[in-house]
Amino acid sequence: MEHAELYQRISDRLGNLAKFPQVKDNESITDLLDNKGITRRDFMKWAGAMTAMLSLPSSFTPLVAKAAELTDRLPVIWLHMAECTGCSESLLRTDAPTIDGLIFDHISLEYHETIMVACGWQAEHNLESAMEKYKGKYILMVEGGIPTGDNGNFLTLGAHGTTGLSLAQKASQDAAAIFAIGACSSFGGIQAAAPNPTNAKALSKVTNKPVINVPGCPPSEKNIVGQVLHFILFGALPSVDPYGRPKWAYGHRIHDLCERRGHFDAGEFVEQFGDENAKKGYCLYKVGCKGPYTFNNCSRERFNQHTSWPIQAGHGCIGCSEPSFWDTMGPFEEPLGDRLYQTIFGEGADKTADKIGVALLSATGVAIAAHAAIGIIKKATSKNEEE
Ligand code: FSX
Ligand code: SF4
Ligand code: F3S
Repeated sequence: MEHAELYQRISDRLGNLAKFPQVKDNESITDLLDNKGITRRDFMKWAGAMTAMLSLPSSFTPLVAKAAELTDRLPVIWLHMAECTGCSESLLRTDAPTIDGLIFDHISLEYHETIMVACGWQAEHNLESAMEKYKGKYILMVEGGIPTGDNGNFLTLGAHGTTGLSLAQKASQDAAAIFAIGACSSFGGIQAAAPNPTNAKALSKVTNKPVINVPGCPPSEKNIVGQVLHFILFGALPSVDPYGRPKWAYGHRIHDLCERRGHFDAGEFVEQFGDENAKKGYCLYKVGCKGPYTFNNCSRERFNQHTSWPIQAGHGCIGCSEPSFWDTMGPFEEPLGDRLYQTIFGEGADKTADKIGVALLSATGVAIAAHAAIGIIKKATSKNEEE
């Protein structure tokens, strides 16, 4: 579709959405930002960054800003299953209010156990009435894996002792869109680690409705808010990869845009945490970085208002947005090295990573500084040849 046509379509959609009443009597986003000392200019800058993140042309920035202003038109029900609440914390616990966090405040959250006032019978009642009142219209966000063993009895919620399994299934039936927030609800999470005693599963495995996975342990606030904006802009589910992850956020490997990538290509590695190479910011592959196998946008978007992310902080990526990372990516501080790991492109990421490294090295004629790099490459090559 041509840009102009898409622009018009989104514009019309937002115009229609604006005619709907606010779900709650919230402050307007302009007042909310004003009260927190965030200028319109900062907001537009944020909207520009969001536009780029959603892979839209920069001329769409006013539409993204408008979509953010209209987040209070959508009722959201957020359920907690088996998890640590890190996903909610990712959005809510920053030292200063971020625009992403404020947008989340602005969203009409009809039910969210961590931040709502109600408890017990009242909370249950609120949930029931929100599901009834907004039948077919609410966005369902689920955080946490769903224990399915013993008919779901490993997780019961509320005064009636409803199982998480039946609640997740019921809430999914009448949702306009379903987002699985975090690795747990996307793929099962730590509680699904072998031997998975509670038989915890991904949300998509317990409902027949389409589920968009927004994994990460936790996912960044940007990916959560970005997915909500995407839905408001398009009124449709995004294009996804084979694991149900939106391509706009999970289309590239951590390794592809990593700030330490130059060191990887030059064969310059941290040998152990705290060594001289670590101080120089060398590549963390040999101390276990799983960036070459992991699809997410952390290296570009970072966390906490773009301040930092795991690799910048000095630890390798542990692959937290990949299915079964808890079982397949360990040990977290050792390279997978000699075992080839299947990526969705059907080729071991070690193989791909090493090929890129070698190709670049030979193309530029740079000498390989660390023999360890040669070791890794040889290891992978001989393994490939064996197969
Ligand atoms: Fe925690 Fe959310 Fe990990 Fe899981 O996140 S950060 S255990 S993804 O479900 O709270
Ligand atoms: Fe960055 Fe890790 Fe790749 Fe090294 S292996 S370049 S630290 S993603
Ligand atoms: Fe997770 Fe790796 Fe990003 S551990 S937060 S996917 S850098």
